[in-house]
Amino acid sequence: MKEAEDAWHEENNDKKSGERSSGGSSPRKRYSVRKPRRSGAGSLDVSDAAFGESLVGKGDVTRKRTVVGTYVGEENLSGETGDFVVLPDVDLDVCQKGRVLSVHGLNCYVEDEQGRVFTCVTRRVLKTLSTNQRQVVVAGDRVYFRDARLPDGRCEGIVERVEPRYGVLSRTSWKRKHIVVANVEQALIMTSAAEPRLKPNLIDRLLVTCERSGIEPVICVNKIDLVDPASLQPFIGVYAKMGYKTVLFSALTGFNTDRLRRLLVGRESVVVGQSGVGKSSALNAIDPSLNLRVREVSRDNQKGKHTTTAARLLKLSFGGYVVDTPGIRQFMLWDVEPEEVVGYYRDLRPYENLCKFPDCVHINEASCAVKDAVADGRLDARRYESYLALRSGEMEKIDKLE
Ligand SMILES: Nc1nc2c(ncn2[C@@H]2O[C@H](COP(=O)(O)OP(=O)(O)OP(=O)(O)O)[C@@H](O)[C@H]2O)c(=O)[nH]1
Ligand SMILES: [Mg+2]
Ligand SMILES: [Zn+2]
Repeated sequence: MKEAEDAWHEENNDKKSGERSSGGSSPRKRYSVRKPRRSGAGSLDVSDAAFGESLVGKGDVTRKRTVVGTYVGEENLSGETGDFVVLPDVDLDVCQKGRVLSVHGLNCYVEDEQGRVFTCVTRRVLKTLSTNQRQVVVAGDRVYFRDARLPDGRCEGIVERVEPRYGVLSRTSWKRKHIVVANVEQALIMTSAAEPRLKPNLIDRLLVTCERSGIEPVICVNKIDLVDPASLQPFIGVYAKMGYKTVLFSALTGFNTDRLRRLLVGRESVVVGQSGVGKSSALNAIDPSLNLRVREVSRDNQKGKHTTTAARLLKLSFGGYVVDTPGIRQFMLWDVEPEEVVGYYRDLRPYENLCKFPDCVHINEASCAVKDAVADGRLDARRYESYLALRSGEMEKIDKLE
């Protein structure tokens, strides 16, 4: 226990370790996987105790675990509050790298570097170390896991450590953070031209989230076989003018699916959007070997049937990964303060500093450069309205607007 406490101390304060000082001054860069400390010559014990965890005090308030591991700081690589502050050391003799494909209750599927898929549980202490205890592992996570294969050959394992996340797509669900996916560089924000009808405000909220988390968004409009493509040009032009990539396509006819494919090659992407817009259909059209389940949209209310039920990381046959996700019913932003919203609206942002009052929120103020730009058509009025709705934090109202 003494050794464990010392180790905890070292990770927080001590800079004398060569390994840590070579990691640079930023706490974020300090994490590393080290070969285990062998205490004595005996065989390695991979139980929690061997990792130096101990309980100090009793009860929820005073309980404090000390862990031999690496302190990674409060922020993750995206600059938001991290999900793990301490990464436990793992024993490389018994652990290997893996990628979480999907999570189902307490189990998750983890793919190893040879492409074998293991059904895993997570090591108990990870829950203690996680700030998001509902989601200790999420689709897309890079992990170290211990192979605990059964005598009958079934691939089972235990996740021992979750690597710091970047490119995290999160939303608010029941007032808490819900991570849709981790470690993606690109998000295909998928909508449909009709059935269900286009929801611009949902696109705007997803764009804010992408801007917030450093994920490159691509605005994709599916089912253009159902409308005259020219009718979508003004709408899509607003986004293209801001510098966003946009794709109008049809999974049904195959129109422009080659363009989508090119965007996905060799990259790590996620597809998000409402149920029924054709996320899974689009992926099937791009890579038929995926063979994902799709279902028709309800004739009564034009809504999808939530066919995809869990986020799933899929390996593309032409290189790269993509995460198919369940349809979003309501997308509420996570960790975005009202005053930050304008900074994530690429089109509004340039005007912000030109307003007369430095604390202008661009609603009722006089000499507001944002409002002037809307009035003379330099800014799109609908985008401004969606900003106002997000700024006021009235998410439910937005849904009615759509
Ligand atoms: N007309 C037309 N229908 C399409 C197109 N793409 C998909 N669909 C249909 O839209 C319906 C919903 O497709 P899915 O791929 O299941 O939609 P999803 O977005 O994955 O839905 P969830 O998994 O519920 O989130 C299916 O009946 C598809 O055949 C398209 O380009 N044109
Ligand atoms: Mg689907
Ligand atoms: Zn203003």
